[in-house]
Amino acid sequence: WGIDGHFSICRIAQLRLSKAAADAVQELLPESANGDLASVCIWADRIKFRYHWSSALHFIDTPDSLCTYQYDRDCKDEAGEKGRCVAGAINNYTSQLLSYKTQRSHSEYNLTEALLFLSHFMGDIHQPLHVGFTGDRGGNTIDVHWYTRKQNLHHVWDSNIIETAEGKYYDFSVEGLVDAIQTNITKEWADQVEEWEKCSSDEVACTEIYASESIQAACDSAYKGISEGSTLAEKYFSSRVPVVNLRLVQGGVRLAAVLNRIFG
Ligand code: DCM
Ligand code: DCM
Ligand code: DCM
Ligand code: ZN
Ligand code: ZN
Repeated sequence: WGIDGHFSICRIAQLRLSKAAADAVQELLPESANGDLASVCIWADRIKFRYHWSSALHFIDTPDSLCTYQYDRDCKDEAGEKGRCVAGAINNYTSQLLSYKTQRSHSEYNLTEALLFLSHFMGDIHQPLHVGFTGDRGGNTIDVHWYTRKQNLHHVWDSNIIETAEGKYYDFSVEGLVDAIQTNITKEWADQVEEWEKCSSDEVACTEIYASESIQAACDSAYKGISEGSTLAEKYFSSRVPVVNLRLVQGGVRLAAVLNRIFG
């Protein structure tokens, strides 16, 4: 996701934290965040160039046209190093943060960075094209037009659909989008929230579920009907914006659930 996607997910999440998780987040956030998780959720993208090792941790490449995800098969970087993908990163930073309960500021890890990475990667794993095909780099090599503008398909899903929705419905405001999603959590999504929060077993984060849903949505929605040079406009926008909203709300609800399990 771009800035507004990550901002929305973290704003939704912070409002759902238990007392214990809210206190821990408050203590771990950098001064510059002023207590606001959403303001620093884009941090992991900004430091990709300084922490070069981290750039492979934002996504998973899955086999072309297969539309499935398997950790053992797919979670590796381009050099084939196992665990170096967004699912592996979520597991890693989750386990680092579990040391907070016993170690607090004496942990061997930088738990501020762990919190910022986890909050960002819980967002990215919900972006369908961050679990896209290998051959097109999650849609990055698919050139399209977004209305009249040249874009690539990945960027359309990171940013353009969200920004177009903000312009059309919320007076160009990300806060407006977040408020609408919040309202819908108590309405059209009310009976699904509990299911989203659940993990299959005794896991803290269920990356298998999040990533499998993403590649399924990539195939059923993002890639569907697309070819090189396609023009995407009103019809694509209006049919895909519900999918984007769903992935944003699931990302936010699940980030909160994971933080609540870590610090609870
Ligand atoms: N930050 C921090 N401690 C860390 C990582 C980040 O205080 N371990 C803060 C400093 C900045 C913001 O996050 O306000 C972005 O960091 P950077 O300057 O590295 O982009
Ligand atoms: N920040 C952000 N989006 C912006 C501007 C800032 O998420 N458009 C966040 C990221 C930084 C924090 O605010 O970690 C403060 O950044 P810094 O202290 O590096 O200026
Ligand atoms: N990305 C992805 N899958 C890849 C490569 C990149 O999902 N195989 C993501 C990471 C960034 C965006 O696409 O969000 C652009 O990546 P880059 O800046 O590496 O081109
Ligand atoms: Zn992206
Ligand atoms: Zn990212």
